[in-house]
Amino acid sequence: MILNVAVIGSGFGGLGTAIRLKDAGIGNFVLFERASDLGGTWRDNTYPGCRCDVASDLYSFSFEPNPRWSNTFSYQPEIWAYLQDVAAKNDLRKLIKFNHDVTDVSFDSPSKLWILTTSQGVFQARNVVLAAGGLAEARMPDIEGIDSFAGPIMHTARWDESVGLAGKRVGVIGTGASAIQTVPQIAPVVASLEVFQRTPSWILPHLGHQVSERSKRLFSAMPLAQKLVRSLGYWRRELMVLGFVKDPSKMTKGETLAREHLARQVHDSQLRERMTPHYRLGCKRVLISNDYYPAFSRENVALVTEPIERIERWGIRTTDGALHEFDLLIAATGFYVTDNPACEMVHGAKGEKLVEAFRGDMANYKGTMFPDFPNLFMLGGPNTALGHSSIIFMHESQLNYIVKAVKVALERDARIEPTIDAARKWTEELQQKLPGSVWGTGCSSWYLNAHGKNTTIWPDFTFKFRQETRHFDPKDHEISV
Ligand code: N01
Repeated sequence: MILNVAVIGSGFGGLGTAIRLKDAGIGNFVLFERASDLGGTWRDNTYPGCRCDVASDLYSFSFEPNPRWSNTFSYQPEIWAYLQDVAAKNDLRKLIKFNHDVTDVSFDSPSKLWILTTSQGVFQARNVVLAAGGLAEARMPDIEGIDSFAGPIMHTARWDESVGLAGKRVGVIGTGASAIQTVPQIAPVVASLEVFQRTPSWILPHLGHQVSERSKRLFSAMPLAQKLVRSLGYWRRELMVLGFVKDPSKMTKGETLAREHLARQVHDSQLRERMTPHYRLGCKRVLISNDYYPAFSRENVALVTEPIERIERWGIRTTDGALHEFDLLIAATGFYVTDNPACEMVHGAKGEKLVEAFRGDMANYKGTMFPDFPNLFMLGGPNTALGHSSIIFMHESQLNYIVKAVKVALERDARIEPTIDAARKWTEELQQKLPGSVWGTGCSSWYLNAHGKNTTIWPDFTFKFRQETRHFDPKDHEISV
């Protein structure tokens, strides 16, 4: 059977796609999921303390509000449960092919079909929505000797519950979003904890709090009230674009806040200096936490800023010659973003790989379509991630466009792809906004590809992206029937 649409992934992106396709009356589609359950990154990231740093009323589908979030910034179990509920309510499970690892997605020009090779057979589809997630492939650090370590090494996104922490000497590599959430949680359990920092992060106070039963009752009875809260949060975040994109010098206000936060929580001036970033706030992802800095006042926790030379059988050797001995290493070292393996496996009409779009060598159209990749749509494509707001908003914008394009493709049995001119115009105009933004102020981050080009972040207000993706514009596409 030839599918109308093959959706790859069943996280926020895949489930959102399924709901929107159903709403549009498009049937005969399947979600391919490599794991045995749905949920994507919110299924995989089970490390202690895992939590979303975007408020839950915004970090959820606009068409599936949850009046019962227990915290304004939810923890992973509740977000995963939300996705399970959304799938149940919309009867999506039966559309998901679990344990189907997609290993190759290639366009066959003569038949105008995409051929998907999976761990459980080959499938054909008229359209493909790649919703494999930008933060799906855990990146282990590229450190000499990593394979020689005698104990377990766990990536935060591949947490193994069976590896006990109690009484262990633990080393954490990295001080990004995942590390700052897990360090305070595991510190009281382990015998000792050393945190290896390569670059300090800017950390602002966390404003999350429990949601009262009264508010939950109000949101259940009056969905408009929650919509209003969501809206206020949305616009407050949009204001940040003024600093992030238009005038990065405005970020000094936030830097002052962060420095005050650090001074309040870390009283040792030398430690404070080692934890103070020397790049513009926002250049790397801005973090929020109230319990990361205080973890370092515990006797059993230490910060290591001496660079790592190599990993050895018994621990980590730093460049000053010291050997830091451990029973367990935790890699909080992020993900393959600009070199996502999901894009390595996609081959277009001329055989080229989709990953070139992130290497900056290929123009894209609205972060969603690519010339020579007909009828293929990518959620979370180039320059659609955000430093200031919710990726779900961006997904929903992309889906407005995707659903319309898929409808045209199906109704006319057409091969649709953006014209090279439209794609170049989009890509070039977008790239022109980046050098003057906070991401161009000079720091290394996972927003940049191997050539230092930002192929990750949307450099504007998100409502502009919403406008851009509102319609399917035939004149920007080659439509061949
Ligand atoms: O990963 P990261 P993450 N030697 O890439 C260090 C999302 N997320 O998993 O800064 C030594 O931010 C690296 O050092 P440096 C969120 O979007 C969201 O923490 O490159 N250190 C850095 O400190 C987030 O931004 C939530 O110098 C090495 C760290 O490892 C994204 O996921 C929660 C190293 C990696 O930080 C990624 O966050 C958690 C090496 N060889 C995550 N290699 C939410 O709340 C890397 N590092 C939604």
